Amino acid sequence: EELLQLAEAMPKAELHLHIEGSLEPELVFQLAERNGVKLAYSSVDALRAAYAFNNLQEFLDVYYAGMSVLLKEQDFYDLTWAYLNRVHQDHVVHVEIFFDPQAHLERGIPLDVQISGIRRALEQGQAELGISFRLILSFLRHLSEDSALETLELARPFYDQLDGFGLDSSEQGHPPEKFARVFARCKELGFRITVHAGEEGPPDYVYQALDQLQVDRIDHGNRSMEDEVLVQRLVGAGLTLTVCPLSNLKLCVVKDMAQHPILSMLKKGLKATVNSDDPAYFGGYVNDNYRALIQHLPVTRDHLYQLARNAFEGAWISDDEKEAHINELN
Ligand code: ES4
Ligand code: ZN
Repeated sequence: EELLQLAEAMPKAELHLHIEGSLEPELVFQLAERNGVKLAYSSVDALRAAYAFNNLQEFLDVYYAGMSVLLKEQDFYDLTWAYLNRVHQDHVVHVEIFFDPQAHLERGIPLDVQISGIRRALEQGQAELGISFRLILSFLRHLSEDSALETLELARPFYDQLDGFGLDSSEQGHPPEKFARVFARCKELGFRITVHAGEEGPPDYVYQALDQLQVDRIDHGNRSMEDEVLVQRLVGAGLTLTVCPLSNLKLCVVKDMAQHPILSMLKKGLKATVNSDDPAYFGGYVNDNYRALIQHLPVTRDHLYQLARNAFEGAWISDDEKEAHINELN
């Protein structure tokens, strides 16, 4: 109870959040109505009832269907503004969010519409809610490397509005090495990169992310725990893992929350953090993720501070900003 209060009140950074995954069923219906989009579901409750998944792909099918209501700049703004107001309640003070431009380009939504709507909300969140931000363009790994390269080229006019690049969607069969040329180009351009690896994919995909892409962070990384040599490499490199407990539960990456490896990760010296991934689909925002951990694992005050500190340390902000946030924790 006391721990929960501490977790809720701590200033926090969220480093692993797909903005399209914060699309709540209520907003889906509101935007569908506004845009004249026909939905396959008759009500908010019917849509929410479809949020039961056995694996990553089952979730992704629903996730890509859900975003079909995002058409206009205002839709991307409304989506992002709703997320920021929601996490403001959770005392989130810094966010680094992904968006999936290829999923919208495929539907004919221009990149400038997407970026402009998302950034207008982010700037307003900075001004009115005091939430600082980074925006990460994430490539879809089930598409080709050429499609990712094309998207990187299309984004050229917006490079000053982007802070880094990511890699998400169906992991199995789409290893990091498939995108070696794209991420080499991102690095040449001076961007930081982070890729989903070891969520469903094997430890080898995490090695590839390190050796072939030179990633700055790993998203998820759970299956690194199967390989002690890999764990020691991640520890040695001080690499941040953006772990998503409720996501892992909903996508059956873990059997139950009591089996979640996050405390074992901390014990080994891994820089694990707590994130919500796709909060509208996985049953909660950052504080809900902390609550689930506290309820099911022997979490201590020190764990909570460590997790919150890891997020600020792993954030793509200056050392002075990190220090200021970390001082606020104590
Ligand atoms: C995602 Cl949980 C997860 N994994 C991979 N790709 C994604 N896109 C949105 N959520
Ligand atoms: Zn993710």
